[in-house]
Amino acid sequence: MAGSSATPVQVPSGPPLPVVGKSDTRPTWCPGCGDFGVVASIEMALKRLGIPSQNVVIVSGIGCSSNLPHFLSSYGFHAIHGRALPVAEGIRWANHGLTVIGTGGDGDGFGIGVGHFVHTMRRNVDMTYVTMDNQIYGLTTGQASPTSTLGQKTKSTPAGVIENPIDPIALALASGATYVARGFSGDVKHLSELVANGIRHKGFAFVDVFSPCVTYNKINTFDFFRQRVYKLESSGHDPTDLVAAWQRALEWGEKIPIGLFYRTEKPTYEDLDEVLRAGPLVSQPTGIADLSKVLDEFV
Ligand SMILES: Cc1ncc(C[n+]2csc(CCOP(=O)(O)OP(=O)(O)O)c2C)c(N)n1
Ligand code: SF4
Repeated sequence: MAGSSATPVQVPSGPPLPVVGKSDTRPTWCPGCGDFGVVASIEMALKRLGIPSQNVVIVSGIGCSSNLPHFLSSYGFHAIHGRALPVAEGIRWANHGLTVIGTGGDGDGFGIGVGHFVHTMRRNVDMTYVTMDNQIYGLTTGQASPTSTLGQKTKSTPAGVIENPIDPIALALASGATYVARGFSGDVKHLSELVANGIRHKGFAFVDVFSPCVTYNKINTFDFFRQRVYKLESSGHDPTDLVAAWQRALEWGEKIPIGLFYRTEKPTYEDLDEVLRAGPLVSQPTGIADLSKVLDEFV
């Protein structure tokens, strides 16, 4: 999938450094939560790409899913609700030698954070964003989220949801994401391939994951998805065809596609920005002989 223009994964020379693995912190998720499959898939993807822990930063917002950075041995940043992407962008712009991965829930990314979601995609920042889409607010104990189904009864919608759900795949296609995929946490191997190819892709890679909340969403369960998902890769879908990607994005019902919907190549924000084009900011000279004098003016 990732072609010759894929981002070169930066691995320093010298003795091999440890690649990303589990951290000493054990996940606090409910037994059976879909997010276990997602953290396993990110770990598998990073191991497969051989990226050292010190070159990876995983950034999240707030939610059950947003606890993910704690559970891997990379650098992590647990930001505030809906703000994973601006923090991730800032890290990427300060040092675009790093592999930056945003993670979080559907509430975090498509509710309070939806503006950042759209703008990061239209900028084509070279990073990967993995959402654990359980179609509910898990951490706050089961309110409706922007992807909850019409009519779904939740704690906050006892008479059923009356707002149309957001379709993250269609929104990503409309916003200019250059790699748009959907996985299922019940198929970790397939998901880890989507994540690994997203990391290798040069540009903004979005992977929305059906990641069931086994405690608060009794509709969109593992069984619900197992009975419905089919793989785009085995159905003749051409991921370079934007119109075909739109058609697949609109499929929802007895058959729901997972896999790579769309991939294209476009200059990234880092390619186009004059300053970033000269290399990661951390390795550029500041042009200021004594930075402490400047800092003193502000502190
Ligand atoms: C500014 C702000 N508003 C609301 C909240 C409360 N809050 C915490 S997590 C959350 C939603 C969690 O849902 P989601 O992002 O889908 O993640 P999940 O817990 O389902 O993984 C909300 C509304 C907050 N922490 N900060
Ligand atoms: S409440 Fe739901 S999303 Fe949160 S840990 Fe439990 S199963 Fe997972």
